[in-house]
Amino acid sequence: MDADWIPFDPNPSKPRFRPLPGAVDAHCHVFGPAAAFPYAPERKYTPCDAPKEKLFALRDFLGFERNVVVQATCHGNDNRALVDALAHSDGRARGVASVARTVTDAELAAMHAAGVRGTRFNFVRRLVDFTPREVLSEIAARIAPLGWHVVVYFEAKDLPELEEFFTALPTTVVVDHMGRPDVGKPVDGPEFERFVSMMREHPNIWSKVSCPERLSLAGPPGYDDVVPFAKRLVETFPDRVLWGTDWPHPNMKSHMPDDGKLVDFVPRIATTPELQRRLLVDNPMRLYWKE
Ligand code: 0GY
Repeated sequence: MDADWIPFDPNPSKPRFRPLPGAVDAHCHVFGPAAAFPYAPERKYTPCDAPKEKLFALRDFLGFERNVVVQATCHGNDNRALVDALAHSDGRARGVASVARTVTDAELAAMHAAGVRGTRFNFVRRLVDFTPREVLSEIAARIAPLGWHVVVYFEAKDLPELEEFFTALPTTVVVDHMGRPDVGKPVDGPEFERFVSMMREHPNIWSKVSCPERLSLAGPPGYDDVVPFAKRLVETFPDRVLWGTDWPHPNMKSHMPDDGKLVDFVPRIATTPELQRRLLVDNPMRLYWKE
């Protein structure tokens, strides 16, 4: 597959909002470089190289102290780029890996030692081929004893079909990007209400209030139409929300966001210092750095 990426913004603006000391960017990726860490043959897109050095420089520039690096589908179940980034982070990065049912206990233990604390199940059809639920359940049962959680990525229209599976998982479950709501629909309409109800009824379910740039119909710079959705989750579930840049923004076709402007989204959805502290520090520390 040919490279189909547009590159991340090499010169983001300095955010006006200053993240608190200890703030965690809890959703970002490293890609390649392909010469050292080739992309997966089964990938659905080819990203730009986004090596760990660039991620760590961005972390410092934006005013964060830590990263949670999430395995993206373009690297498949080959977590070497992720583990290499963790190994070079001076303990300031933790990871979410993607594993197959054939993963060995020794491989899981090595990933844990490197700083992996979760595994990701991706249900977005444009990104992955279908994996049977029983395979995912088997993987969840393998990682649960390590204290890991499951990160799930899906689109809002698929929640009715997936909800039973999510709520039966034996771990904490972290939903990427609020379950990709259609922000053209009302924030108190049936679709988002279903997501909120799922979180209300299942205290083990968390959400990332990330990716306004992917969800917005209004577009940059403010991504105003995403604010009510993220703000509702932050205020309803202040102890179960996470935030991340999603750098380097794979598959963004409409525009490439300015990471500084994305950081300025935070005080609009977490409007008090207390909510900001939980979102950026307390919650990610509890989930990723408890030991
Ligand atoms: C994201 C979003 C996307 C890609 C992936 O694993 C991935 O390839 O998650 C997307 O295309 O929406 O969180 O990076």
